[in-house]
Amino acid sequence: MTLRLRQLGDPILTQVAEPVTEFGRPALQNLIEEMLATLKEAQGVGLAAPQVGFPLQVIIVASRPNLRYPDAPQMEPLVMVNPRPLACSEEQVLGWEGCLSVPNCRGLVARSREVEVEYHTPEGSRQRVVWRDFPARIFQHEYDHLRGRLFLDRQPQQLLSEADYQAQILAQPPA
Ligand code: K3U
Ligand code: ZN
Repeated sequence: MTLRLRQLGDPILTQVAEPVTEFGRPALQNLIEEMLATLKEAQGVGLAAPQVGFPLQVIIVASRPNLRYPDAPQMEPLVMVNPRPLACSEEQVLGWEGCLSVPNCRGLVARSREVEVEYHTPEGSRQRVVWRDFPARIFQHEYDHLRGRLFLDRQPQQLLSEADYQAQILAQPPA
């Protein structure tokens, strides 16, 4: 089953999400399966539980190569429960972002180039990962959702409609 994507203006998108306290429970597994189905149907590269109506610290990062980021790694969707950034590089890079909760809008946003993150698996084991570039960008975008923030709050250097993004940005090869 897929879940309804909450859109800009829904108060859940401005709430701070609560940590998961019980791992390996059917309710958590069910939510994760429905988030994975929703992400697949929407053809996104990330999703956060508040976007589908659950103010819980659960995100999915699912990088894949695409027109804007052709060198992005192809990943199996990674489910991260209670993620916590341990380090964010001082080096920042500009990149284009979209959001399934902000239709018809793309923004050019500055983010740390590299992040180190601690998280739990749905079964509760603690893990660490270091990402650069596109997966790091997706992580920061999704983590913002857990803090009640959207990419629009990150003072994008440029904002475009989807049509203008496709005509002006995707039509050009990435620098
Ligand atoms: O921008 C999108 C995209 C899709 C496929 C390849 C490349 C980009 C779709 S929007 C998206 O996937 C968001 C998902 C959301 F809603 F959870 F935030 C994630 C994202 C996209 C681009 C940069 C950072 C995060
Ligand atoms: Zn988003």
